[in-house]
Order: sequence, then structure tokens, then C-alpha cells
Amino acid sequence: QVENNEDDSEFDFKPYMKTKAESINRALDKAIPLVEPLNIHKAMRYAILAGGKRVRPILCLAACELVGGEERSAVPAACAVEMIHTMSLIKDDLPCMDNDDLRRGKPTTHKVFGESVAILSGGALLALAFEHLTEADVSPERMVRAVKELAKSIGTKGLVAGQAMDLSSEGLDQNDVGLKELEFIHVHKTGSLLEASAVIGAVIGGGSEEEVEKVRRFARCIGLLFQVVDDILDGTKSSEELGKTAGKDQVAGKLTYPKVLGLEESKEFVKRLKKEAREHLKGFDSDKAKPLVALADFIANRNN
Ligand code: GRG
Repeated sequence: QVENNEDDSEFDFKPYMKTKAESINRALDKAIPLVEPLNIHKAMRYAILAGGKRVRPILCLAACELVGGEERSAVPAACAVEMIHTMSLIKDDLPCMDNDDLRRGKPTTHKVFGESVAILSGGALLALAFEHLTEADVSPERMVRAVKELAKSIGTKGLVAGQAMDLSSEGLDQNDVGLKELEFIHVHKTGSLLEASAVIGAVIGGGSEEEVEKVRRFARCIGLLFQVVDDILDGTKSSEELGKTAGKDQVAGKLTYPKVLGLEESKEFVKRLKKEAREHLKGFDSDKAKPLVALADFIANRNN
């Protein structure tokens, strides 16, 4: 059983993460061949093979294995969630959204390929994600659940809702945007796809209803954890670093957890979320839960 002890993780996460990321990268490379229309596929590959931590696909694979499934059955789903994530980054970076020049340390997709190709490649990644997901070898019933979960995480119950609220709160006085709005934005922009990634992994892995819901609650903590840490990191970046990487988000001084709660309270919040995340894994085989415990630690302690 998973203990709630901070120091019990003798699991070496770095090589685990490297191996999983390599297996996802190989699968993504195969899933998006350089065929006609060439410029669209080039842009899709440019955006998705540009690096990235692969947190969502790793979460998907680890959740599948947590409930006793085999990694290979969740690889198409893991690729699908990374395709959706990349699509959202391409769109988020567009001049009509965040207007970012850099992503994953490289010029953004629209900077390299132009806006129209960037928009089309984002749409193509969205469509391919669902096409590719259906290649997973699972029962039709589980596949329908996975498809529904993924779709829900993208539209007006997920990414789009978060982005819409984020855009409409832009330029507002900070006193008018409170913790509730901040949480809504994060739960939808960041949390929804992380949650879907884990839940889809558990569904494909053959998890019971109860197991899938535990995984969902774990992933919700991870989603919030991810964002609070992001805000702490943003707040501690030097102005030189910000100039190199920031879109108008940071420049406009958007609302963050440290601004609302203070830095110390935000760090306490990180600790509480990490603890709560681990509690949701109680009852699972402790060896199989180790990668997820370590993933929560990685998200809490990351520096980029
Ligand atoms: C157009 C249907 C449709 C959906 C997109 C633009 C948009 C709607 C939503 C924006 C979503 C967004 C960009 C959220 C930010 C998520 C986030 C925390 C990104 C950074 O994730 P990391 O750190 O990045 O995992 P890497 O590069 O490591 O993958």
C-alpha cells in the first residue's frame, strides 16, 4: 500500500521518464509521417517533435499500468493526448491569442510556417488525435468512454472554457479577478487535459469504476499542483528570462497564486496538493503506484 510518507520513494523517476518519453516520441514520429500535404505535416511534426516534457502521455501510460494494463495498449491514447496538447499550444501562441514568438525554446509554429498553416496543422492534430486513439486495442465500450473523455476535455467543458475565461479576464483590474476565476481558468486550461490523460489511461488499462474515479481525483490534484508550481516559477524568473520566453501573459502581470495567496502560502498549497494526490493512490499496488507518486513529485519540484 502507498504510505503517506514524504521520503519513501526509492523509485528512480529520471530513467523511467526518459524511457517513456522515448517510446512516445517514436510512436509520434510514426503516427505523423511526412506525406502530402507536406507543409501541414511538416508543421505538425515541427510542433509536436519540438521537445516538451511529455507529462500528459506519461501520465496516461502510468495510469494504464497502475490498474494492471499493458503500456502498449495505451500508447495510441498517450500520443492522442500529446497531439491535443500540442494543438492547444499552437493555438495559444497565435497572434490573436497570446502572440508568442517562442515555444519549447524554438520559434512558434506560426512564426515558422505562417498563421494559416499553423491553424490548419492545429486542426489536423485535433482530428488525428481521435483517429489515432481509435487504434488502441480495447473493447468498443471502453473506446467510447475514452473518446468521450478526450472530447469533453477540449471543448467548452475543458480547454476552450479555460482559454475563453482567460481571454475575457485579460486587462481586468486584479481586484476583479479572484481566486475563484483563477481556479476556473487553471482547472480548465491545465487540469482538464491532465485529468483526461490519466482517466483514459485507466479506462484503457481495464480499471474498475472505483479505480478510474480514484485516478481522476489524483489527476485533479496533479492539475492544480502543476499550475501553482507554474505560477511560482513564473514569479521567480528573472526579467531577462521573461524577456526571452514570455508571451503577454507574464508581461501584462496576469493573476497568479503567489499574487493571490503570497509565495509562502502557495508553497504550502503545493505540499498539501502533493499529499492529497498520494492519498488518492492508497489501495493500489504500491509498486505500480510509484511512477505516479514520483510524477507528482516531479511536477512539484520541476524548474521549467
Ligand atoms: C481550439 C479546440 C481548441 C482548443 C484550444 C488555445 C486553447 C483552446 C487552450 C489553451 C490551452 C493552454 C495553452 C493551456 C496551457 C497548458 C500548459 C500548462 C502548458 C505547458 O505545459 P507543459 O509544461 O509544456 O507540459 P511542455 O512543452 O513540456 O509540453
